[in-house]
This record gives sequence, C-alpha cells and structure tokens, in this order.
Amino acid sequence: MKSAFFVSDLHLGSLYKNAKPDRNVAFEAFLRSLTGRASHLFLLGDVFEFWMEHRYYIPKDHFGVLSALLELRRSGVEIHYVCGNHDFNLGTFFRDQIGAEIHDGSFHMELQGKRLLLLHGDGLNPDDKAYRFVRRILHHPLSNWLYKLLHPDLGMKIALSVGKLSRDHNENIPRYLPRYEVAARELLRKGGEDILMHGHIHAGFVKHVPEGVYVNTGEWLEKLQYVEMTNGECFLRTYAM
Ligand SMILES: [Mn+2]
Repeated sequence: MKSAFFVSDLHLGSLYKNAKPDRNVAFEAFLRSLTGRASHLFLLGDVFEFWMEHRYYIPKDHFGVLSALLELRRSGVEIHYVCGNHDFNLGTFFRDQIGAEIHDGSFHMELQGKRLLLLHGDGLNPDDKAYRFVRRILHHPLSNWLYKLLHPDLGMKIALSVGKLSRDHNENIPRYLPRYEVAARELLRKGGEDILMHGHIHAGFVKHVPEGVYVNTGEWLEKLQYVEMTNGECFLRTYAM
C-alpha cells in the first residue's frame, strides 16, 4: 500500500535567522522522492512565509518547489493544500496550474480505512483573541485589494519583514500546547473522526488520546519534519538529506 504524506510550516522565504539554509533544496528532494511511493500529499498550511498572487506574476524564489509539486501531481499523486495563516490567500495558481485541491479551513478525508480531520490549526486556541482580530483585517477583501496596488517586489518585502517580526510570537507557542490539545480532543469527540492532524504549532508529535489520534506535523524550518501515514498508522519523521 502506498503512503500518504503530510507536511506544513515550511515558511519558505522566511528571513528567520535559525532556518536551515538548504531547506528549500531538501523540500524539493523530498517531493521528488515521493513519486511511486505516495498516494497523497497534504500541505497543511504555512508552506510559504507569504503567498500573494497577482494577475500575471508568481514569486520566482519558489520555482524549484513549484515545479516539483507539478511533477508529483502529474505522476498521479493527489495533492491537497490547506491555507495557513501565512499563505492564507492562495488564489487559483495551485488549483489551475498545479492541479491541487485547495481547502480554506478544515476538511475531512477517508484514507486507509481511517477518518481524518485535517486543518492548519490557527484559531484552534480560543484564547488567541488578538490573532483573530488581525486575521479579520488580513482576510478582508479591501486589504487584499490595497495590497495588490503595491509593486509585487515591494509587497513581498513588506510581508517578509512583518513575518520576521512575528517569528518571536511563534516561538512562544509551546506555552499554548495544552490549549490546542483540549480544543483538538473536543473536535474529535464531537466529530467522531479517528485522527485529527494539524500544523501551525511547530511541535511535531503523534499522540494517542482517548478520543483518537492527535497529530502535529511539526516544522520544516530547522527540523525538516513530516508525517507519513501507512496502513492507517501515523509516524512523525525527519527528512535526512
Ligand atoms: Mn501557522
């Protein structure tokens, strides 16, 4: 049986000081290694530090990764991409040019005899009211329209600088882990799925809880983590270059 692979929080393009410098190349190699052994690839958000599509342009820094995704799709692997809080504005490129299925929020999937609930995980922590406020502004069509008036190079520069500032906030996430687990288990209890998997918190774990299996895909900034699901079981793995 072929495996399903799950990865999130690569933050490609991030100016984060501790990010592995060759992680783009590693991700490309990882994607190419999936041909023939993967049935599905799930990108659970924050693949890019920032993604904004213009009518005629896409960011050239990600060309290698984008072409590897296209080849993978053309080889028959089903690709699902969930918007994160960094790549919240995915537009149509991944659907029309790559052939991925785009999900804005959580979605269900039946795989290897298991019912999965998949999401990025931002907004799972009910205490994060400031984040919800910022999210409402960023997701507003007017913000989108204003942003697109900027030259694409300038817009990207601003977005990456803002991302660098908010990196410290992400480093604080371990403090909130118990809140995420409570929310995740509540969702599992209500929905009755076997597995809930999300990204966002950069923690990386496969945890058996009374309600089912609670999985976090970790990160691809310093640790190059991903999850492989085979015969209905999830395993956290580290990519070795
Ligand atoms: Mn996130």
